[in-house]
Amino acid sequence: MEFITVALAGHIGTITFNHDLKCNCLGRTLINELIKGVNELVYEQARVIVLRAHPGAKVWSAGHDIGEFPRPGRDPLAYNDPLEQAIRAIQRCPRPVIAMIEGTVWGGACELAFVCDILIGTEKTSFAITPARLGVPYNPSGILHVLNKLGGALAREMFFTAQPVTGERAARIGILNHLVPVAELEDFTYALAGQIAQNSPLSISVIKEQLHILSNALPLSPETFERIQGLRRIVYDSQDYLEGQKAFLEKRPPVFKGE
Ligand code: YXS
Repeated sequence: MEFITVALAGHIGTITFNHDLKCNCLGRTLINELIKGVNELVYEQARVIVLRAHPGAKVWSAGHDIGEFPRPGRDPLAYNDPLEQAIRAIQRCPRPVIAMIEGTVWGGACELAFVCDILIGTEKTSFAITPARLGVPYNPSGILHVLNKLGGALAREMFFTAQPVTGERAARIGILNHLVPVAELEDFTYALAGQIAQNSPLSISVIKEQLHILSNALPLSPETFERIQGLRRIVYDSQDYLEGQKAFLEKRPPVFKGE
């Protein structure tokens, strides 16, 4: 595989992002390989999967590949977008996925980390939810994932400011399960993975699926869903949406006009 590596030691699988040149951004190729790697590890009887970047990575993942946004007028985060497929693959994986996070996490990569079952970080970890910086409306399932993880107050702050939350604060408010020194991150993560691997994989898979079903059991009427989709279309049909991507690719601050 080109943009990830997959390894299995005993019953502990590891998937490592391997696209440092592009800050491990979540493009179609990387995501297809990620999903394939998860399926392979489950087939090979992994009982827990660690999702990580290379040791010393400055960026764990820079989120959706901005260069792969669909053409204007199309939903940037539609159901079958690769990022959405990756998020569902992690949620539906019958094995616990531990996000071992050294480095910064951006945009949709925050959601990908948030749907992992356990998050372990260091003082070099941070999370920045950035759709508002790019003129992107985000999407209902993603906002629900963020709400479930952060609660309303912090979700609003992170979506509206697009500013990073440090690892220390992330641990204090419950985004991270554990904050450990960089030098201890690997040992700590794999010791916790070992504790999981000793338990019943059948019991864990059924408990994980119940947690997933119940955390998404938020009834939405068709009319409510259609209203949300209409609101999102206003944004991704806007000039601001085009300006967000253009500014990033031209490496300059965006100039949003609210239209
Ligand atoms: O110029 P080259 O070819 O070397 O490539 C540069 C960047 O363009 C590239 N890169 C990305 N390419 C596509 N999509 C990305 N998300 C992305 N991020 C980075 O990687 C090469 C090195 O980046 P550079 O020079 O900026 O490195 P840096 O160390 O100065 O800064 C690292 C970051 C991550 C702080 C910076 O690259 C950055 O701010 N990246 C964008 C982070 C972000 O806003 N991600 C959200 C993507 S959109 C998304 O996830 C959702 C759809 S939403 O918007 O709704 O949240």
